[in-house]
Amino acid sequence: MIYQIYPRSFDDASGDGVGDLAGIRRRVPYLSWLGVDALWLSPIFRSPMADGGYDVSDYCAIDATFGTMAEFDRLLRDSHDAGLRLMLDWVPNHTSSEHPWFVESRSSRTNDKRDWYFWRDGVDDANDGRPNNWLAAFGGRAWTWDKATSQWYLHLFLPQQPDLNWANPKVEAAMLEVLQFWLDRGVDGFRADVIHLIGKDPRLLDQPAALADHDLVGVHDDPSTHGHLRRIRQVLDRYQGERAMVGEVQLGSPALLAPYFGRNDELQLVFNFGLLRSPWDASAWAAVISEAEHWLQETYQWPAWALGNHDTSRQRSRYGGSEERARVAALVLLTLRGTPFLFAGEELGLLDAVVADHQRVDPAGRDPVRAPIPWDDSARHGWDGDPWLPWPPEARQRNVSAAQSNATSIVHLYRRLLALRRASPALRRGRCRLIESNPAVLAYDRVTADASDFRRVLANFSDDTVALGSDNADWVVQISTNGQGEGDGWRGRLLPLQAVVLGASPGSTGRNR
Ligand code: TEU
Repeated sequence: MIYQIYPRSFDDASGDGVGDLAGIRRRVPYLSWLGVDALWLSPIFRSPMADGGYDVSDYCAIDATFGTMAEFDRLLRDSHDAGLRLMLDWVPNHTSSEHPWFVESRSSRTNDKRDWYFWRDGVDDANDGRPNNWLAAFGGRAWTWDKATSQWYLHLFLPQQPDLNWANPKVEAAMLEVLQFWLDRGVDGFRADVIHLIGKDPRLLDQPAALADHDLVGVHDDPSTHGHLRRIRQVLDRYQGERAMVGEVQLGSPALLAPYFGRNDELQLVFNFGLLRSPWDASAWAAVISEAEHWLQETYQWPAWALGNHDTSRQRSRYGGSEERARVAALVLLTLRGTPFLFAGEELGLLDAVVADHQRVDPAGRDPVRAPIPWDDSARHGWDGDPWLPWPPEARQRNVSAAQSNATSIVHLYRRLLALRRASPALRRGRCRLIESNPAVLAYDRVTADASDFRRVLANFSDDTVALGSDNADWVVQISTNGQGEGDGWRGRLLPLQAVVLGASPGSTGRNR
């Protein structure tokens, strides 16, 4: 399981109210207690923070808000000592407008780095004079006029995030050097931000009329990206140990995601956000899982599941505030075939924070999910300064220390699921077979290739008790989201919003598989 930390929101050890690397480092013991395998840190590089660090002005420096390079090295060492891998968030599609590359690029039409970004003349009639009809992801058009040199520059996100021109080999070389810089320091890999956007057809053609009111993030899929991905993979493969990249490819359907694995020579992992976007409905979840399995098994690839991240409402908030539903989701996430990603704080069942207008920081309204993590019930909840965003609701009761000391809390459910997953070859790497049971129940088996280990997962998405029958008296309830029936034989009945992992009882034979 890969645990995503949004560093500004995790823990503040410097007292300035913004989370930092020292704050993360002092929580490594908690992360090993929980049982995570790797950490992914949202960007920690030097940044003017127009987009919370996804606007990088120096890829090889730590932003002073987060600490120093020496502090980073200490965090890396402590994580490795605790058996945790560390992944950084590489932002290849765009830099900050304050990056020296862009400062040079905009300085004159003849500057060496002019072609490192997309500069174009306007087109008179259409699009209010802009080069094409593209929209930016956070509102407005994707082009900003630069007075000094009288041309437009392209940005698929904020105007402070100009897009890099990867068709220029010098850009690719410079960005590959960034990877090498961090790999040489010992990081285990990267999450790659909107990596499907990096290849662009230099004609920058208009979006067709049917898509003209959508930004490009969900639809852009240029074939030239794959050449870049293969060269990125070659860099990773040159290093010892397993160095991996998980790509954020925002193309809804698994059919469109599958090519991003290449022939096992592009990305090792590609996020699947299908479940994150699904309504609370067992059949909808089953459809997403079955479609993902179909496309990935064709290419022998491995799924990467996320139910939340720093861009989306918290799970419990999306599920109508219900902790029971959040528990069912946890059990499913941690028993699916593939690598699960968990956004920090989901293991506490946190809700989105209420952020008043005057407290807003993010231009895209994503502050509520980025509220600080409460570590204990003291006034500052374990932070050394007063945090930059308000606390999530119920922080007095719902914080790490309270959750750890209550064996029935959701954090213990996550911890036990992670322990079971680690102990079970079927859950770790077995096949996933969906089972037809009841429309309200998501059901699947996980089985190793030699059938020596198998588990059954049953998740009741409804508010009613569901009778499933027990096709096999040998099943034992290993984990139940509400604790009920654990250790007992399976009696064929799920309570409302109850999910269970079943295993074989010791010594049983002749199972009905
Ligand atoms: O996000 C890509 C993206 O477009 C969406 O997830 C977007 O944040 C959401 O639709 C807005 O509501 C990635 C990062 O995860 C995000 O934090 C960055 O802001 C964005 O890229 C630009 O780097």
